[in-house]
Amino acid sequence: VPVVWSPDTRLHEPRHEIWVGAATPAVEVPARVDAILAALEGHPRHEATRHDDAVLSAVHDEGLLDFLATAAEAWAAGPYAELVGQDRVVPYFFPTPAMTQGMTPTPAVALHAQTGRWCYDTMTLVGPGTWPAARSAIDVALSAADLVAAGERTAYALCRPPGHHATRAGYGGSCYLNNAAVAAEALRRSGHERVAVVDVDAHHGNGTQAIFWDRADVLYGSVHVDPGAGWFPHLFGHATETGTGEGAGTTRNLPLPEGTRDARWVEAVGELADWAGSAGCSALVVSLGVDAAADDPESPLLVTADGYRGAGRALGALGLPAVLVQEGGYHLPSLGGLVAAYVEGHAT
Ligand code: SP5
Ligand code: ZN
Repeated sequence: VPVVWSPDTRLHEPRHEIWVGAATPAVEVPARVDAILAALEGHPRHEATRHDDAVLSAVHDEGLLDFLATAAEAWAAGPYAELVGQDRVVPYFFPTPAMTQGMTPTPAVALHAQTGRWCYDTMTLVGPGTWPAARSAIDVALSAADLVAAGERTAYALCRPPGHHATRAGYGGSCYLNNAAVAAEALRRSGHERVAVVDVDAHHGNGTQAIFWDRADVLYGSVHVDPGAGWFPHLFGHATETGTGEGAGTTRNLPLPEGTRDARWVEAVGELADWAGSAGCSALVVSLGVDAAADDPESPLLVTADGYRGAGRALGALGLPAVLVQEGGYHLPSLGGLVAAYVEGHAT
């Protein structure tokens, strides 16, 4: 299985996530890239090539792209670094409906008040390397989609930072640009009439769901820890969410309880595989987060490497051309092995 990557994905170096007001050490770190590369050593390696913005701009709002591309430099030119002792764009002000009450707000002038227009949490900071890394992850996803369009059965995209929480016009959940959505859109443009995105990250991919919510040509199915039990992304990922308009019935969520473990988790992935297979999809994107693992600090699903291998088998058995897009997974000693187990299962 070709492994597509870019050294630029290491440039995003978050130090902290601000969570319930406290700065906790960042877990979505550049060392993740090297842990995965090491575990996939036996596979051929391809460095991503630069792609233009055509597909990216079809998935994301230009305002979000402009903000992410310019925020770190503008922040560094302001008084903020001195004030808070660090050089990261920290969201502060959120124009939620609680404030706007149906009125149309005039966009904020102060940079520190613009963050909340595009960012929906406090954990996802923008530093000097964030844009080059996030943009290079898009090139990784697009290069992997190119390989599949050229006839490769499966390609693995080592994307970082992850993407499935990024909406059309919003970033959050350690995600800035939606790599999996861009891969799906690229597969559509390469001639696949219907593409399935199956998301096995421990968290619901609210961004991917939102992007394809009203579309019939891209299905979104996810297995994740139940947001109804208090887990991120809190508002979305319930079984009742199934899409709207032309996309009615093209979203499927299988929320699972804490402590689910391998047997039920793999069975749920199999249900999504059956669903995608019977919906007439001709290509597949897998949002491959390995944070459902037992030793991961961010989820309680207790899945093992055998579980990930089983998930790979279930989705690989569809026999569809597939782009595997890296999402979360934060336990550095084990995350490479979990990715390798999934890839091995998928490719056999
Ligand atoms: C892509 C992905 O897996 N994003 C996960 C974002 C969920 N983060 C929720 C964080 C909840 C609080 N974590 C506390 C420990 C921080 N180090
Ligand atoms: Zn996750």
